[in-house]
Amino acid sequence: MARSALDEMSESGAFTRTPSTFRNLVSAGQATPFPPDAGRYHLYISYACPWASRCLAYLKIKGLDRAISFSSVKPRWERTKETDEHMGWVFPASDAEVPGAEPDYLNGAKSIRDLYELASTNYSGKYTVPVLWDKKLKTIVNNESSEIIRMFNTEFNNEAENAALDLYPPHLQSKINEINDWVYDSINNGVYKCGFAKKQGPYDEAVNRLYEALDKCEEILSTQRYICGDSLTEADIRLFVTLIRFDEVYAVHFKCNKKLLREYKNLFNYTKDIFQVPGMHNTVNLLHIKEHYYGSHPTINPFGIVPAGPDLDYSSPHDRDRFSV
Ligand SMILES: N[C@@H](CCC(=O)N[C@@H](CS)C(=O)NCC(=O)O)C(=O)O
Repeated sequence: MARSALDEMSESGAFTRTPSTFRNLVSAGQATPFPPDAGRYHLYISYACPWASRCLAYLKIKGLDRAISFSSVKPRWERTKETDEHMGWVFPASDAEVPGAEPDYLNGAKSIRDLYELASTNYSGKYTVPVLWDKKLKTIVNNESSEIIRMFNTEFNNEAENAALDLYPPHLQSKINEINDWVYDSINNGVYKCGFAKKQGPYDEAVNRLYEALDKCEEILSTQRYICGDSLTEADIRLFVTLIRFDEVYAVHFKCNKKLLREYKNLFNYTKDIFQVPGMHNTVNLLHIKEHYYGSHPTINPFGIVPAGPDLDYSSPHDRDRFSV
């Protein structure tokens, strides 16, 4: 049966995410079916999705627009086939239907599910974004954002306008890995564990861990500009995609309301700082973000009403320059 994240709300009441399936790597170094040829790959995203947005963030800040094309699906999940009930990501019929979303001009697919079915005849997982698509072999290279961002960081540097930017430099890798581990578990995935919990116990555990981790970030960011020190790294991009959705969505929809992002002085200013990194603001579409979450999870928000606020301005001045040398 076709599945979505809503089927991962298990009987124990805890949300358990299943791993991604397509794990091939584009590689500049070795003989591989997937060399980093300019124009060969397409990144399918939803602007709503934090995992897809971190890939788009890399595409933009590394300056990969000429090398890798991208497009976004519509924000609200819809029926992906007439023959069953599965709800998921679909493409609009025209450019005008939803600003920011476009039809699938590459493959003529109606849904992300269609792409998975083009790539594999026996796929049984979820039809998730991001999808890194190979136009030449007409298949999915990789659907795991943590791997796609590493490829974008290093493998397309011949084409990148900002090739010198290394968001995973060797001297910071163990620090980045260490931060990623707890940020993923408690914050990135933690908000989902709060929102998709079906019992009080798993929610209480997730929400407590989430706020312990946010408090820890707040503390770290009181003495340094970025989460790993004085330079922007992968760990910042990974943290940012959750923070930018926090007050607009997670605080309400996922019941993460012990404290708002804007009540954390350092975290809020830090979120604005990352938003203002050249290229980043193009990766944030709050209309898609709100429309998706509030409109696609009927078990949490049965009528799909999208709340009005809070409409924060992330382009307003921040205080993070105080750490600059
Ligand atoms: N491990 C994946 C997770 C991607 C993911 O969960 N994407 C969600 C959107 S935020 C999705 O497409 N869900 C579709 C579904 O649950 O059916 C990654 O990081 O790339």
